[in-house]
Amino acid sequence: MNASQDTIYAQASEHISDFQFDSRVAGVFSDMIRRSVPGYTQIINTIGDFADRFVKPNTQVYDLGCSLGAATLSIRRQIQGRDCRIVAVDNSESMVVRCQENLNAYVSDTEVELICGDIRDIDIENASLVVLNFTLQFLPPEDRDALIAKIYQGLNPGGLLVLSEKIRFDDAPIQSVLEELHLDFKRANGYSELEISQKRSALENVMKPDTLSTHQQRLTHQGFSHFSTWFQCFNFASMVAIK
Ligand code: GEK
Repeated sequence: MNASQDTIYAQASEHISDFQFDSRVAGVFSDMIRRSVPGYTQIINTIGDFADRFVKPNTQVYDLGCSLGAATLSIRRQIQGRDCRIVAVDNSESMVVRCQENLNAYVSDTEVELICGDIRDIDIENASLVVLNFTLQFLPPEDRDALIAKIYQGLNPGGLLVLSEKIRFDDAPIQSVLEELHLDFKRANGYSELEISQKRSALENVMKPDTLSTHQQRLTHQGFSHFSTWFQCFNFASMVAIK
């Protein structure tokens, strides 16, 4: 077994506490997210391609809930020489420490300001791109509108929001089959039934997915002029909205 392989829920535990982005999770996070989120690598690479098209010189880019910096690194590779600044934010200290190491491992002329803090407390200004890659789902539902409103205010006209999320479906048979296919994806990636069920219990109170139509309504209500889902695999989707 590889030291950075996710085995956090491999042993049976009597009490499953709520999921936290602590040092144990940060240590195995790359493996965990790739084996749990279908399309993750494609989404990360495509965020870089969106950055190439949308990031304007002398503007700012925000990676909100940056974890180990995968999206920031993908963006940074594409926007060399544009005099931009990337602001990467995460409220898990363990993630931020490892993220800084990952950022230091590559040379770049693009400044990255890495902030250990809550994305609800961050000012957003002069932004040409904002990324919420599987982060909004961890905010209490009642805080989501305000964050999207703040992002809309901080984006320049023509600026892009990339919003990736686990989604749920109001249609029960669709919810059921797409959830099953996602569980098959996890099984095929080596997670046991025990790991799957213990992780599910840990996430139950922490991660509350919205439907695609809730996301679309929230974004258009806050003022975004253009919206599309550009990626979906089972119950995971990535959306774009242009101001
Ligand atoms: C990636 N975007 O690899 N403020 C700041 N950070 C937060 C908050 C908050 N209120 N709530 C959660 N986080 C990454 C993956 S992971 C998604 C994002 C997942 C942080 C949390 O600490 C974690 O690092 C991240 O959001 C969510 O592209 O684990 O499914």
